[in-house]
Parts: sequence; C-alpha cells; structure tokens
Amino acid sequence: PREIFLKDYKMPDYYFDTVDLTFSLGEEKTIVSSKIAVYPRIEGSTPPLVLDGRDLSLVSIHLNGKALKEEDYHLDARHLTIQSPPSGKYDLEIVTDICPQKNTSLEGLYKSSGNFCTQCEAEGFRKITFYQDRPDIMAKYTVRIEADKSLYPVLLSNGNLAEQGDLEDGRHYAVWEDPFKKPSYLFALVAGQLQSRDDTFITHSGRMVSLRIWTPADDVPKTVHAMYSLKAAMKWDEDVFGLEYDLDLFNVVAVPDFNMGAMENKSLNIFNSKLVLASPETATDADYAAILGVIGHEYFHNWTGNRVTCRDWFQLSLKEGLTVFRDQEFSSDMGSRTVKRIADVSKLRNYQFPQDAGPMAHPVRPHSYIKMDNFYTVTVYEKGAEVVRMYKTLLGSQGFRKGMDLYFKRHDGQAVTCEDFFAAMRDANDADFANFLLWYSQAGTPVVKVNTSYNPEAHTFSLKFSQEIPPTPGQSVKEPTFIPVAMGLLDSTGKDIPLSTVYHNGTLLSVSSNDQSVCTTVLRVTKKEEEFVFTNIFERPIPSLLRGYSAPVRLESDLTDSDLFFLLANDSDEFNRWEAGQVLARKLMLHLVDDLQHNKPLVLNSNFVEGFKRILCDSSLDKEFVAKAITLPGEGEIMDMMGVADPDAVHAVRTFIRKQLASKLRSEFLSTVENNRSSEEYVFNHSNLARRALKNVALAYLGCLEEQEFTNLVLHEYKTATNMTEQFAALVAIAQNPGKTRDDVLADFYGKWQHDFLVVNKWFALQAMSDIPGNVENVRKLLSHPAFDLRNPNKVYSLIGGFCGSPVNFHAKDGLGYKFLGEIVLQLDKLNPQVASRMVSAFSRWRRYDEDRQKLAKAQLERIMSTNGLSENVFEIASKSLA
Ligand code: DPP
Ligand code: ZN
Repeated sequence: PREIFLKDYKMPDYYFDTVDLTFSLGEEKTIVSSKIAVYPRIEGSTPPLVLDGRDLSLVSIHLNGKALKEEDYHLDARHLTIQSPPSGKYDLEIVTDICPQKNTSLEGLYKSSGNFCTQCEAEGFRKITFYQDRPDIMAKYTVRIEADKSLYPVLLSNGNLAEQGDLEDGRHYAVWEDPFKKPSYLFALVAGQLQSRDDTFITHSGRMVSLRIWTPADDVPKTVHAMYSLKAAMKWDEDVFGLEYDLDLFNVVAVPDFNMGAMENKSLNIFNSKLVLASPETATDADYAAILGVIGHEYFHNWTGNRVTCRDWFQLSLKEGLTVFRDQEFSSDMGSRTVKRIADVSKLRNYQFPQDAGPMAHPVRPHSYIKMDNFYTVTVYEKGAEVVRMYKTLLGSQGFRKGMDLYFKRHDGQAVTCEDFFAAMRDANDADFANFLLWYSQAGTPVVKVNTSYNPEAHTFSLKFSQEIPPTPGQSVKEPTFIPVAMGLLDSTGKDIPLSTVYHNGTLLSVSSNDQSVCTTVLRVTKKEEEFVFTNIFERPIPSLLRGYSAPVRLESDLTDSDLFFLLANDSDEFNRWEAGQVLARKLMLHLVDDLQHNKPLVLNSNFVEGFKRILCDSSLDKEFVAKAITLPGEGEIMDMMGVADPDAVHAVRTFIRKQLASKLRSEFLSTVENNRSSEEYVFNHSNLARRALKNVALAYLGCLEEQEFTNLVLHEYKTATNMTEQFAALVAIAQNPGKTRDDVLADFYGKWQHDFLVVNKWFALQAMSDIPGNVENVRKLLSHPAFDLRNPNKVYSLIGGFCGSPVNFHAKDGLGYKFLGEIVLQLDKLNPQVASRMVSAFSRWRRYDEDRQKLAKAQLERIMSTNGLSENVFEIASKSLA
C-alpha cells in the first residue's frame, strides 16, 4: 500500500465545469452514465487525464461524441487514464456498470434495507463512476435517476427537483439540479420506499425553505425531535454567525446501515438512523442530545465544508474541527454551557489523549496517510475543535465573528487550507498569533507545568510556566507552542480578585483594554519557560488555571489538595469547579491503584467523601452539573496516566470507591432518587434531563451495593419507568451484578423491544461492556443471536465496539478477548474495511500493558498482518500499531 503525503500536493491539471449523471437503477446492476465538461488548468496544456475508479466495469468512453479506441486509454484497478486528450475544452462521456446490491463496504452506492443510498466521503465517488475524486475539483451537477416506480417511489439527489415523470415498464425518473459547485464527496442519491415529515423554515431574509426528513413510513413519528433540532440549528446559525440556508429545499434521510454518524451532502444529508429516530419510549436523553448535536453539525457544514470546502484531505480539520466547534456551541446555547464543556473535555481526555500518546498519533492536520478513512479521528475532529476554540478565546466572540465573516468573504465557493482560516482570523483582527500554527502540525498533548509563589512583602503572585510536547511517531523533537491560559485568582473568601496588572518576563502588560479590572484574563504562554507576575495582590491567592479548559493540554500544577477542595467549593468558573474535583479524584484513584498493587488495604480518604457529599447535597447547583461532578474519571483516563496500564487494578479501585461512596452516602443517594422522580410526561429540556441525569447516577451508585433493598428499588424504577432514559438507566444498574435478577431483566427488556433495532443495539452494547468475568463467551454467543448481523455497522459498534470498551474483559489476562477481536477483524475486513479498521484500533495501544498482555495482543496484530488480501484500512492501523 502507498502512503500519500501532504508535501506532495499538486494542483489538478484539469478542472470539471459541469457533470451530468444518469443512474439507471436495477436489481442486477446499475448503469451509470456521466458526461463531464473538462477544461485544462493551464490553457493549451495536454498532460494525460487521470481519473479515479474502483470496482467499476467500464462500458464505453466517448470524447466529444466520438468513441475512444482501446489504445487511446489505459485502465487498471485504480485508474482510467486518457493519454493524449485534446487541447482546450471537451466533453467526456463514460458509461459504467456497478452492483450496489453486492456492496457491503457501504461506500459509494449501496443498498440499505431495500433502498438505494450513497456515501462518498472521503473517496466513495470513485466507486460510482470514473472521476477526479478529490475535493479541489468542484463542479455543477445535474442528476437523472431512473428506477422501478413501485419499488423506489422516492428519488432524491442534491439541489432542486427540475423534472419528474413516468417511463415505460413501470419505471419513472427524476432530474435534480444543484446550482452550487461542489466536490464529488458531497454528491448523494437516495431511491426507495420512504415517507417524509414535512415542515418549513422562513429564513432571516424571508425565504421559505421546505424541510423534509425521510424514513420508512413506520418511523415518521420518531422524527419530531430531529425536525425540531434542524429548525433550531437553522435559526442559531443565522443568529450567531449570520449564515442563511441557500436553497429552497433541505432533505434529511435516515438509513439503518451507515458507517459513520451522518453525512453533510449538499441539501441531502444522509444519516445513520440512530441519529435521527427518537421517541421518549425508545431513546434516551443522551440520544436526544446526540441528535440535536449531529443534526446541527451536518446542517452547519452547509457553510463550513460545503460552500467553503477543503483543498485536499489533509485539511479535513478545516471543516471538521470548525464544524464540531460550531455544534458544540450550538448545544451549549440550547442546554447548559458548563455541562456541555465538561462532556466535551471528558471525551477529549478519554479518547483523544490516548490517541495522541499512541502509535496512531497525528497532528490535527496529518502529514501523510495510507487510507484517508482512518483519519476521521478524535484528533482531527475534537482536538481540531479545541484549536478553533482557542482562536475564540484569544479574540473574544466579536473578534472571532469578524474572522469568520472574512473567511467567507474571501473563500466562498473555494477549496482552501487551514492556513487560509488562520489568515482570516489573523487579518480580520490584526492579531498576533505567534507560533499558533504549530497546533496544526505537531502531534502530542502538551504538558504544561505551573509553579506558583506569593511574595507577601512585594504583594506579588508569580506563575512560572514550562511546557513540553512529548515525542510522537515521526516527530521526536517539538517546538513550544502558543497556549492561551485563561485564569483568575481567588481570595480567601472564595471571591475573584480583580486583576489589574501583570508582568510578563519583566514587561508590564495591561490585563484589560479599557482600564477596568477583570476577573479572568488570558495569558499568552508561548515559550518553553516563562513567568507571569501579578501585582497588588494583598493575600496569598488560590489560582484558578485554564478556566473553561482554554487549551487542550495536560496541566500539572503545584496546587495542594486543600487548594483543590477550595476551588471545588468556590470557583466562579463552574468548569474549574468540576475540574478541581476531577483532579482530586484522579490523584486519589492513582494512589489507591498503587496501594492495591502493593497489597495494601484500600482506604477511602474521608475528605473526599465529605467534598463529594457537599456537592451531592448542594441544592443551589444545577442537577446535571452535580451528576457530572459525582461521576468518577473513566478507567481509560486513569490507565492513560500510568506507566504500565493495569486494567484490573484500575477497575477494582474504581469499583471500590463507588461502593464506598454508595455505602457511606446511602441515605443521600436514596433521597436523591426519590426527590427526582417525576410523573410528568417526558420533555427534552434542560431542567428535566438534568433531573433524570442526577437520579440515574444516584441509582447506579445504590445498585452497585448489591443489597436487596436497593435491588428492589432499581427493579421498581425499571418497571415504572415511562421513558427509555430512566428504564435503561435502571437496567444498567441491575446489569452491574451477575445473577438471576440480571438475567431475567435482560430477557424481559429484549422481549419488550425486539421489534426496535435501535433499542436492541443498546441491549447488545450493555451486555458487551459488562465487566462480569469471562464475558467474552457471552459476547460470542450474541454473535449468533438472530438480531445480530456483522454487516450492519451499528450492531458491530454495539457488540464488538462495546466489548473492546470493557477494560476487564477485552484485556483479560488469558488473552481470550484479544483472540476474539482478532478473529472478528478478519471476518469484518472482507465485508467492510472501514468498520474493521475502527475495530482493530482497539489493539493500537497494546504497548501500554504488561508484558504478558503485550505478547498476546501483538500475536493477534501479527496474525492480522500476515493475512492475505488485507484492506488498506486495516493494514494501516495494524502496521502502524506494530511499528
Ligand atoms: N463529514 C461527516 C461529518 O463529520 C463524516 N463523514 O459530518
Ligand atoms: Zn463533520
């Protein structure tokens, strides 16, 4: 397999002006006819025209109406090359046959539950027809679809419906025209038996847009929330960024077989059903929140991704980092900003930090790839969003908006790079961004150390920063980068101290522009080591550092436990209150892991229980915040901080702390459950979901005690629940403990919901993630459950992905977990390389474990590598993991 490098980027020799596609959809095969208007980038030049194509059977090629002879072109497994094309403009007509029915990779054109649909990002369009399948080729598309009318009554593509009508033999057609130039990865087609929920949105300038969400008829009632989310997103983008929708129709289609979450095809978004369908009885609050966020995300791509797209795939974060940032802000504005920030930072820590510290570590803008699909990562998406957030932290909301406005003014209709975004932010604000661009090119999570000191005579408080970015594959030496550190100082009563002046390496900086003092300032940390000194500080302050998590770094400060308890109780920055609790919990957990490894008895620090209780019982706090604050850091997060990750010890310690807390605070937890029941109808709004979140966390704590009283309580909650959020939380609480009750309730749940595949997936995931010893056998059995299907990505993500997320069973010392995954990856790779490659990634951090586990995991990776016919997707992850 060939590696592709950013430094080798070349502009295309040819551009395409218009593309006319005709699809004749059939049961045996589908015939795709394309007519492309080609013109050279440099007038008069005639280098060979190279088109991408995979798994296509070529029927004919015509150039300006004349059939090409075989000696005029060259065809291999990846390309169609026309050696000596004419000079100037010409029309190229190509006919190919494809077989969507046999396409289990779910990229290109394929069938899902009897309907035709497409997925072209990143490089699926080349499985539909021969084309320059790269994002800097932007053309206007006209698409004609022909199909059997009774089997495929609905025919959709991008843009506006121009024409439709009947044909002979019970067939019909539709013609769609997209007035906007677009790259091929945004092409979409859907044909099938679907019905829509219809609504309208009046844009800021008074245009009426038709909105349609398409699903199989039975599911239409479950699209209320998706429609609500879409309209909210459209309004929000107008209000916050001044961005209006640009066509008269916006379609969303939900399909059950989809590799990713969703896809932002111009005016025809295609979604994984999981991210569209919801009803109170079948979807949890987490599902509702995910739908809101992803409907928003795909809609926001219309400007950040579609109107302005990426020059090449290395620039993926240009659209994804920015659009994730936008959807995070949208969700924050629709719910609790602090809680959303907490959730996003947790995701970063639990998934992106490990990636950044492992063999697949790559910069937000990767330097190379073998298969682009492998770079739709938490680094490109979530760390990329943090990079965008830092611009906003540095520029403020208005400055950030100015930068966005300039970005669109300069680049609407273009395919551009991360530097172009950077330059728009800089130029619109006349800003000095120092070495900020390094965030795009250096992998690895910076470690920032802070030493504080107070001088009571001089009334100064000093912060000494040092930063270090650990080496990552291919990048052994790093430069210091620009880290915006938002911070404040608390006085001994817990109030913010107004900040007036700060000296930076001896130079006076004013903290605010209009001479008013502020309570939070953003320090520009850009060097390997530097010092900031605050003056006029009349008592030793407690610093609140990295407020709102202003940069994606690991912060190590010299704050004591008592400082942290103080911040937990008093910080005006709510995010940092949570963070103080997490720092304490991480320290505590690491400490207990060490005790356990040295056979010392485990004892839970009573200050921790006290601090925890204060938060749990503080009725002035937002309930969703409390739910987050009383949730311990994840096991992955703790393992990530250890020299040698010890999954059994971390799991044992986390369980120990949970049981201790539950036992010491049983009456508090019980009243939390009782006081947060509600008989009202389910509503997805902040106060209701916050109440449910708190109740469910408390219930899970009580459930882990394995006492009859609480088992009865959890069973009662399970039986009386009127929505999936509470029912599933009760099921999870019961399923923690092996035994007959667990088995009965799991069977009951399946019996109730077997007709609903999305609920059944939750049931698979819950069992797969179980930490009951020897669970691999149960997961193996579930593989042959009638509801399971290796060809459906959601089912694989639930059962196999869920299993890999269980530290105890996936990493079982006997190696059976690794062996299981090794077998599945090879089976999956034949069906769907993208999904197989996601699954094989669970092995990538094998070097983090003890020698025995290393040997066992390595053997599986080697077995995978030695298999013939491996996909490039799996090859890349497995080979880089072993390197
Ligand atoms: N572009 C999609 C998204 O992230 C993923 N392919 O929205
Ligand atoms: Zn996206």
